[in-house]
Amino acid sequence: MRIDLISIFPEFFDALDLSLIGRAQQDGLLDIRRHQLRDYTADKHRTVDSPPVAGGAGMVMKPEPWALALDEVLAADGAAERPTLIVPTPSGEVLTQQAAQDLSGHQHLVFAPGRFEGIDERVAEWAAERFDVRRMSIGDYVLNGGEAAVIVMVEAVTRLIPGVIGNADSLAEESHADGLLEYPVYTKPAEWRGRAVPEVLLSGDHAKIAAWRREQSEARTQQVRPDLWESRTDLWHN
Ligand code: JBZ
Repeated sequence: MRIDLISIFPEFFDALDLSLIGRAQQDGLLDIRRHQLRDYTADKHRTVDSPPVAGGAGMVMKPEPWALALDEVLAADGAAERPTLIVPTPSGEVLTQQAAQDLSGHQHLVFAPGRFEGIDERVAEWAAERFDVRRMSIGDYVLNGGEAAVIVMVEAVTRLIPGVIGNADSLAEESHADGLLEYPVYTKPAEWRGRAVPEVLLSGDHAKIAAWRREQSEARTQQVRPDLWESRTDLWHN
């Protein structure tokens, strides 16, 4: 998968050179390219923002540098299919495991994280003629810009690419893969500071262990995430 990241803080994405995603890049599974948005300005101050037309708080990102950066990304696009442009914004569709799964099948993702009050709306309109544009959020809280959301999205998506995670079993078993939260896990020692590991886990009875874990997952989901639990029962009724 090819990924282009365009930002006024491309150093933000250095974290993607660590751990599994760093390894996937070294292995050639992932080609992540960072671009400094200010490199696509022409003025002495490398200006990327200006005040909102018709007033309002803060500043808006100017369209011209974004278009020049995206032109360059398109010119270097080697993929057969239309690239996908993801614009992180609190007013976008929320990233879910289903959305991550869908994006993980694409050849070329381009991320356009804004700062300030966001990017001039015409950029997404213009880009829609060349990209599949998706405005996406990682959740209902406030961030200072889209970069932190991009890190989350890239990690959620790329770990689903075959080969990025060594142990494929850990993909199938984890939270949200089947709409339930994970059961509690333990390791040695069997007793620690007066607390024992639940006896069933030491029984060697694999059916009983699986049933206990399922109960724990279901109880946790009902207690902590009634919304998730309800959408599961929706699945049974429809
Ligand atoms: C996001 C101006 O750019 C922003 C600002 C906040 C923000 C995003 C982009 S994406 N919050 C989220 O996913 O919650």
